Amino acid sequence: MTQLTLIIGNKNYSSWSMRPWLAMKQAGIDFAEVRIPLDMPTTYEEIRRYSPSGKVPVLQDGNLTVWDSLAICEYVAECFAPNLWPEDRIAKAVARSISAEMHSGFANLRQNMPMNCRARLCFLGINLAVQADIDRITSIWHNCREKFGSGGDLLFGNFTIADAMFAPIVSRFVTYEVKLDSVAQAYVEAVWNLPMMQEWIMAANFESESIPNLKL
Ligand SMILES: N[C@@H](CCC(=O)N[C@@H](CS)C(=O)NCC(=O)O)C(=O)O
Repeated sequence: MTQLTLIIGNKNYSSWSMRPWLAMKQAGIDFAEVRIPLDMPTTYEEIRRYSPSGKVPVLQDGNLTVWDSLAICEYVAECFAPNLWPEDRIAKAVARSISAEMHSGFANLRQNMPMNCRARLCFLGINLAVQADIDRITSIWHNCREKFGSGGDLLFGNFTIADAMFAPIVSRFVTYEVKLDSVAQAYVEAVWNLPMMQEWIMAANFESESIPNLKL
């Protein structure tokens, strides 16, 4: 029986939940999943049963609770899957930097283009501040692909936590049909087509909840 339980929100909307879920699945880590639909009258009470922050995702490992997407990714990498970070010291430092930048930044894009995996909302949400976020993200992707990506199609070649952190951005770029240069577009396609990303999207397609104007 698995010792790990990951508590997540709706797959269609919960961008923070997608990150550790994808990292753990891509690493082949066995875990149970509890899904709590967001924006319902009982959501907060249900999440609080598991999470001291009142937010998902949260990971339970026996008696230990780990909350916050990046902390969960760090924990599972440390305990179960060190190859979720690049091995090389310099690549790892850059992977951690861009993961932290994603975790704490890009508020304009996140506010104006909320994740909605199954929707197609061509160009909705674009403004100058959002475009500035998109430009910074694509410049990160270019830099990583050029300097560290030669071993595969992802930011550091093989899948790492950095790809998990940017996966909800990939989903947003698909939903809002954001026009990208060929390098960024190829990266979007590489992440979108990951088997576990497709598993998440498929599950999002089958969810029944609809939450208009959810900004996460
Ligand atoms: N910094 C947190 C953010 C977590 C977060 O904002 N989660 C949203 C769902 S994606 C949430 O739980 N919202 C609670 C609610 O809407 O009631 C992380 O990285 O895990």
